Amino acid sequence: MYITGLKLHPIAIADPPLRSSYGLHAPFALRTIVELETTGGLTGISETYGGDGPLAALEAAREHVLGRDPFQLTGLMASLTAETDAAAVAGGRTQTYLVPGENPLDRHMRTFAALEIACLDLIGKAVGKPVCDLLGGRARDQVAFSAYLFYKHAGGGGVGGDARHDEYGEVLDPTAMVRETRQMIAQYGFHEIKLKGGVLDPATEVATIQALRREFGPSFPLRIDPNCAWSVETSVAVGRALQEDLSGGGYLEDPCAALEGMAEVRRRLMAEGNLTPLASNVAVTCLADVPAAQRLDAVQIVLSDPHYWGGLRQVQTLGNLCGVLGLGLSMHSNSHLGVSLMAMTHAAAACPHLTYACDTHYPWQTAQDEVVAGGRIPFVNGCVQIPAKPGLGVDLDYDQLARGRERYQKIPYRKRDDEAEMRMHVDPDWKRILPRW
Ligand code: GKR
Ligand code: MG
Repeated sequence: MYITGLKLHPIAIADPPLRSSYGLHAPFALRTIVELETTGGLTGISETYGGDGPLAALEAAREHVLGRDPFQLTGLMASLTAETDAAAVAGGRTQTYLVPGENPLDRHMRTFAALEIACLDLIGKAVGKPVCDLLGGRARDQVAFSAYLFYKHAGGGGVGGDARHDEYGEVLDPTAMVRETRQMIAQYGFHEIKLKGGVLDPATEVATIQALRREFGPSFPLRIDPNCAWSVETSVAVGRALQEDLSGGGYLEDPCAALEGMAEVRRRLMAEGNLTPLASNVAVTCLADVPAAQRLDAVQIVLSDPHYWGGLRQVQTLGNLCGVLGLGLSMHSNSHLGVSLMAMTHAAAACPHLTYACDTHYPWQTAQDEVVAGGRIPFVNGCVQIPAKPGLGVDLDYDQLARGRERYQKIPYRKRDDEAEMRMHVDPDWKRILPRW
């Protein structure tokens, strides 16, 4: 079996006005659907970041992909990662100031991941096995995800005829956030809760977590992630205020910038007998970051993500490394559809050392935008089941894909820019300032 075709489908999917320390989500998120065609007539699929940059990187990989045996992933990774990005290395191993999916250091890994996942889908279809069973077998048949909560403005995403129903309304205070959480848990059955912070002043975000704890009790572990919006001082103060509320399986994710800052927060909390673990998907984004994170005790939980760690096998490697080093493992997400959700589910299923429910933005997208044949992937009790089908277990709905492409053609932007959205819709002078508090 050889790869004969690489098709790239840039699509736009409606996205509600969600807030984070990066700014405001635009009415549409950009994604790319990848298809690999083969001599045997099989097609493998994947989903990755969207817009001009990721598309150009995948286009540049075409010469390494066509004519390749999809089983030869080691060679594909070697050929894509051969060229080292000296400028990126010199810039330091952190994406603190970049929106997710833009770290130049992970560029080749992101491109490889999109191709690896499509190759694994192909291999699974060729041998009649689900992807997680190609990776040595599954540690679980279903994968638990967490309720990923955002402060948001009113609106369901999209514009004009493509405006989506606003399921959650405006959520800019603790009471509204409790309502959002209740609604999301009632619909999906999640058992762990993640709050995207770094949006309102820390006292209001502390009050939000406390309100969630009162509402859901200690059997629903809570995490808060301000994406580096706080200083070391503020991170320590929040860690102190939330010690009890984050206990029992919760964590503090990227409270401040850089490993050194996180290490300082950890030292100061530990000195007070506060064991709240720190998690990261900003200060730790590749295997090379892990030793320092552990040595400095800056990060106790690493967030994996097949999209930028380099695919499913790299996530498995990361999981094993975290197991050996005594670190926890969770999973990060960005706005995505069902193909990505299935890749994340297979990756998580194949990681024995997965210690937390995974993040997913899936509840923020709608059936109108789903490109998976048969529609939205179901969640049962907060979990996604590994389908009894080969490969990723999902196929494309080509009419839906065409609609996604049309939306992409209609919109003017080709890159995520949450700061620009903030300036356009909330505050004309807004800038991402780190630390803001
Ligand atoms: O969707 O705005 C967002 C999030 O802030 C996302 O971009 C982050 O990458 O989910 C993310 C995180 O955990 O840092
Ligand atoms: Mg995060």
